[in-house]
Amino acid sequence: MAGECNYKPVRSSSPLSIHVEPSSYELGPSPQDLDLEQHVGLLAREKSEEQVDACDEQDTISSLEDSSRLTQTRISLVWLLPLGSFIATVLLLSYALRLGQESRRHVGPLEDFRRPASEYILDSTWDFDAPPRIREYDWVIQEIVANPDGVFRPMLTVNGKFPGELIRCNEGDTIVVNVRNEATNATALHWHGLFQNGTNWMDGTPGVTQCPIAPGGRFRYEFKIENQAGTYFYHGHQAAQGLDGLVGPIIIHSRNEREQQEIPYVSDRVVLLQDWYYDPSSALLKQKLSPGSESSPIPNGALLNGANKVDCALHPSRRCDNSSAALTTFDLQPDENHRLRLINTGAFAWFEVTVDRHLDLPVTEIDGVNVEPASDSGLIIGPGQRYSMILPANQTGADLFWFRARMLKHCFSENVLPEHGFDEARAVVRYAPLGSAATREDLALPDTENDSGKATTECKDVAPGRYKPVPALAAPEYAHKSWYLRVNLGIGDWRLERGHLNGSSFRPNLKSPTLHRVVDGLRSSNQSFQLEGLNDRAFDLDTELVLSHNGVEVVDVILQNFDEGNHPFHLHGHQMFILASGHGYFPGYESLGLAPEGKGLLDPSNTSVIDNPLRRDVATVEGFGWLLIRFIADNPGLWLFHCHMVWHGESGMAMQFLSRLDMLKKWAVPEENARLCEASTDDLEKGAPPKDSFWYGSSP
Ligand SMILES: [Cu+2]
Repeated sequence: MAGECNYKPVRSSSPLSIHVEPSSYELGPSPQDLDLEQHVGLLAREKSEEQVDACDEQDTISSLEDSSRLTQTRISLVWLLPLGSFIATVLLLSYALRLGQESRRHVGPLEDFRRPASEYILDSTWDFDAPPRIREYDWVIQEIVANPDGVFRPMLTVNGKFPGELIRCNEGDTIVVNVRNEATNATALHWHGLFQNGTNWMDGTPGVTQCPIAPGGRFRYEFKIENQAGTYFYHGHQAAQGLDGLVGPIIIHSRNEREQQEIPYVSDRVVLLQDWYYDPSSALLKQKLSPGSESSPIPNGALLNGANKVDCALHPSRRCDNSSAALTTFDLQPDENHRLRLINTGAFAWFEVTVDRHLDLPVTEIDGVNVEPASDSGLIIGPGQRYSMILPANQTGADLFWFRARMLKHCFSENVLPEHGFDEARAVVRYAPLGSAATREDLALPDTENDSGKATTECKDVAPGRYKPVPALAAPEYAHKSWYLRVNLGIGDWRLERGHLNGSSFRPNLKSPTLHRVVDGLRSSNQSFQLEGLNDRAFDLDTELVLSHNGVEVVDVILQNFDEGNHPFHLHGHQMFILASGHGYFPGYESLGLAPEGKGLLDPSNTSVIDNPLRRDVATVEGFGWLLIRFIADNPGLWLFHCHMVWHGESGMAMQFLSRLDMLKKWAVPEENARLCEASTDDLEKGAPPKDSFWYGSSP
């Protein structure tokens, strides 16, 4: 993770306004819009585009016909035959071109929105040794109305499909994603867990590294995958829009992946788990942030690879049709091992994952870090976390089993889901001898019971010492800085509950991202941006807590949680060394064998805390507990550190680390990134959470 500066040309113009106008914000489709009218509305919009295309084609045809009639009068019959074939060719070409355009747009039956399950099974003919290449994707951010589990709701998608397209690459490849935002709200895409070393402005965090992509706007994300491999994902990062469907997997293969994975496997699959809400995120967020609200919205259900199937009779108040909904099936070759890459892309819920009768499910990768296989009969995965699990198809006496991803309801404010929701997303595990999977069509369901012995009620990470990364890597012995952050949800004026870190509640400035302000400030030698440590001169601590580091520094963070709930914290752009965690107050460095402030070891012969600790990018501080993490601040830029339970993150439980002041002095924000900020504040704030001032004057 050595810091590198990719010097970018200075942008020519487009000064950034730091002043922010009072904003309006767009809620997007409301729950009341879930009826057929909007559904038809969306189809009608597409239809009208088709009609326009059809008109264009007719115009082309008639102009060609006109010209051909004129031609007839001027030339002899001898030319008619070749001319006729020329016209036919032109017509055919234009038709083919139109077909091509159509196939890139979402038209046709709504069932088309379902991404085929086969796209998340990783093709085993992949070339791990291919030379580095550019992998380019064209994505249109599109609203659709669809029914993943049977219940219809407005959704936000990549190219009209759900879940999003798989990005698969080798380490060393360059990813290019051309985004066109056709949605009502602004957006930005975050590449969760990717280092973005040297390309901080591609991290996709609105108000931190970029202005959002306004409705109708475009942006080209381009970044190189270096020094990391494993299982990641992307999601929309404007407010809570990821939970409307804007999520998809990223799989990075290292050259020696097959050697690094100690348990060989014959198949490799992506399994997205997510809690699922029937109302749009903007409406839920408004509800969450309103005066007097002290709990987070509880999901209606859960999805596995975007699928589940509910009983429509239980949802009389919703438009529901489950005839095209189906559970995912994993066809597994018996007597072989299979890798499942679990990704919790959800907003709020933790999942417990088990497979009936399969009580030995070794974990082999966590958040992109390979670990020595650690056996258990199941695992717990929090929002933003990833685990690879080996499923051995080694049972006898049956060939159908339930794969269960159960949401931990105990961690919700109420232990029941609204509207008769079901807390499990299931898949069918089916043993299928090689070659038989394609021909097998029976729809039999398993009759197995959950015999995992698991009934977890706590949403917390397994003790970090349980997992040993391979190859081993020690954490640095000496921390240059140690920060103590108090985590809490506090109620302030107008009975508004907000997330706080040391009293600061993050409010992104969507018109003037922190990165732009810092780079511009450093270029103009504004002293307030040079400040190291807590920067309370360039930033208003009430809304932006920024901790700055100069040069490559080792940074400790002690999270002390004054809230009863557990909070999974995600650090952008880094892997964190998870040194220790516990209940109650942080017991002090000395009790861990470390010198005060993390400055070395008390006893040089006792290195147990820093010997090969688990590294990951989402780590949980438990309710009324503490967490000590260490990271190397060698990656230049502004990096968001926030609770990945989206309701907490969006209520302000977030802060930023500024790394490598020395390198940022040489930077300029690339022109295309700066250009995003030229959109109006109104447009940039479409879909953003309502500001607190929105409630002032409303009766609390
Ligand atoms: Cu949280």
